[in-house]
Amino acid sequence: MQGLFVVVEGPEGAGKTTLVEGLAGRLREAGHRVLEVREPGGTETAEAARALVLDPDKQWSPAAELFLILAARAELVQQVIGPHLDEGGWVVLSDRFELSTEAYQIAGRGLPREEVLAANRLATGGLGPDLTLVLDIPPEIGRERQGAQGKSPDRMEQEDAALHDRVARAFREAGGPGVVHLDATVPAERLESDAWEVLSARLDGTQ
Ligand code: Z5A
Repeated sequence: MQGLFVVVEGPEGAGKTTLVEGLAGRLREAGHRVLEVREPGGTETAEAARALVLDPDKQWSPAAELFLILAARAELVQQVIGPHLDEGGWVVLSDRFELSTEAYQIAGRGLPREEVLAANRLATGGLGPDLTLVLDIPPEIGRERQGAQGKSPDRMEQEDAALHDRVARAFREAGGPGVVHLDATVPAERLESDAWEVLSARLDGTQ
């Protein structure tokens, strides 16, 4: 089997991390080799960029924020995702990827679309997901779930509700090849089985 690159996307608190863990477990049980990564992050330098970009005590212009995120992505793709996919036989599961840049930096921050997409292509070398699972959830429910965790909000989470509404709308309206929307208001077990149905069909198609 060729490597398969699967991304889980959606607003904060949608259940991405929970779903990535659940899908990784099911894939391993089914005998697949699985790599789980998160964005921004996944290498020493990308995690350093993540810490800078999410630090609530730092201020970044929208362009600087974009370049930190793309620096992290370039490292993750070149050092980790690309080599695993090239080897074949791996399913790479990523908690966020380039659709988050469209949602937060283009829709949320208002950076110019074509320039951002071109910079993203430079960071990824053109590598994109085979399948993107977008978790659909009203932003207020996601925020409630996060609030219930009792974690202190990071720099992005502290942004105003208007930005988060633009972000949520961009996720809701995302489409194109390989993009599948899932209702994330359902219980986690149900979401996992809905996602597994989509993913296992995709795997059957590639085997
Ligand atoms: N960012 C960006 O700006 N541009 C980019 O290109 C990229 C990222 C790649 C990364 O944060 C930040 O980086 C993000 C955008 C920016 N910031 N914001 N805002 P992150 O990905 O680390 O954090 P997050 O998106 O805010 O995720 P999160 O809080 O970890 O949420 P989640 O992963 O979607 O949800 P979860 O952790 O799986 O679940 C949250 C809680 O809900 C938890 O208590 C679960 O037990 C519960 N849960 C999960 N699923 C369910 C269901 N189905 N029902 C009920 N409760 C559930």
